[in-house]
Amino acid sequence: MANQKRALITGISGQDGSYLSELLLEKGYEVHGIVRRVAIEDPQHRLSRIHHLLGKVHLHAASLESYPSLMKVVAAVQPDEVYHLAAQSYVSYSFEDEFSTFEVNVNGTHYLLSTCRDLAPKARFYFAGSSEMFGSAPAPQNELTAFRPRSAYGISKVAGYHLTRNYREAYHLHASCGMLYNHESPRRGMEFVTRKISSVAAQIKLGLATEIRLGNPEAKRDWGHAREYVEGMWRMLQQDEPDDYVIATGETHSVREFLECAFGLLGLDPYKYLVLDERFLRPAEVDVLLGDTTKARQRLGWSAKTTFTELVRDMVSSDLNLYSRTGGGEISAAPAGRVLQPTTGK
Ligand code: G4F
Repeated sequence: MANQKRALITGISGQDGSYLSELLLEKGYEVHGIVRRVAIEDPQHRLSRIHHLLGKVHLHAASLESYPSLMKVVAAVQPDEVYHLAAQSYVSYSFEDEFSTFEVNVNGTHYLLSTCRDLAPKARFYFAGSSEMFGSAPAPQNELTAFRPRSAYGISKVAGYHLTRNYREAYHLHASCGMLYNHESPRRGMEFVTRKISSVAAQIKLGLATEIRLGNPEAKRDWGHAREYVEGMWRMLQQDEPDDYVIATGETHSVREFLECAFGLLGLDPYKYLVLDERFLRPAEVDVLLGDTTKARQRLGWSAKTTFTELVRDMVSSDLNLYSRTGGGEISAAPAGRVLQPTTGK
C-alpha cells in the first residue's frame, strides 16, 4: 500500500503492545515490534499475548540495553510512529534492583530517542510515562501536578518524561508522553495485584488454591481497561503538536475493593481466604492515585468507558475459563506467597 503508515513498538509482546498492535493493524498500519532474541526463539512461551498476530506483525530482535541494536532496527524500519512501551514495569522489583530499572527505563529511553533523532527525525514518538511519577502528590493529579515519585521505577519514568520533553524542545521531535494510570485486562501479568486476585479467585472457586496472600490492601488505584488506553496513545500521535497527557478513569478504588468485587462475582467471601503477607509490602507505598483527564477529554476526545465492575468481571471470567480448561496444569500462575521475577512490557 502506497500510503501505509509504519509503526514501531517496543514492548510489543506485553499487554499494551498486544492491544496496540491489534488497534494499529485494524487501522491499516504496517506494524513492527522489537523483542528480545530469546523471545523469537521461544514464541510459545514468550510471545503468548501476540500469538494470534504472528505473521501479521514484523518482529525484530533488539534490546533496550544495546544502542547499536536499536539503531539497526530504526534504520531498517524507518517508522512513521514509534511507541516506546518496553520497560522494567514492576514497581516492587525496582526496590530490589534499582540499577537494572534505571538501565532499561532511563538509558533505554535515551538510546531510542537519540536513535530516532538521528535516523528517523520525522517519526512521531510516544513515551509510556506512568502515574507512578506522581507518587505521593495529592489526588487528583493532572499534567501540572508536581512529581513526587516513591520508587526507582517512578524516578525512572520521571527521567524518561524529561528526556522526551527535552528531545521535543531541543530537537523538535514530535514526542509525547502518556501518563497512564493502572490499566489492566485478562492479558495483565500475574505479578500485578489485579491479575493475582482474579487468577487466585478463579483457582479458589475451582478448588485449585486455598488462600490469597496480599500486601497492602488499602492502597488506592485508578484502574482502567488496557484495550481502551492504547487508543489514547494513538490519539496523542495524531495531534498536530506533541504534548503530555494523563490517561485515567477519574475513579479510584482500593485493592480491598478489587478483592471484594472479584471474589463477590464468584460468590466467595474473600476474608475466608485472605492472608496478609508482609513480603508484599513496599518500602515506600503510593497511597492514592486518581487521574484528572480533563485535558485528554478536551484535546484528544478520549475518555474511559469500561467501569470498575466491568473490568473486574472481564478479568475474573477470563481466568475462570482459563483455569477450567487447563485445570491449572499448563498455567504458570503466581503461586500464593511467592514474589515473581519481573517481566518487561506491561
Ligand atoms: O498491581 P501493582 O503491582 O501495580 P503498581 O505498583 O500500581 O504499578 C502498575 O501501575 C503503574 C501505573 O500507576 C505502572 F506504571 C506500573 O508499571 C504498573 O503497571 O500494585 C498495585 C497496588 C500497590 O499499592 C501494591 O502495594 O497493590 C498493592 N498490593 C497489595 N498486595 C500488591 C499486593 N501489589 C502486588 N503486585 N502484589 C500484591 O500481593
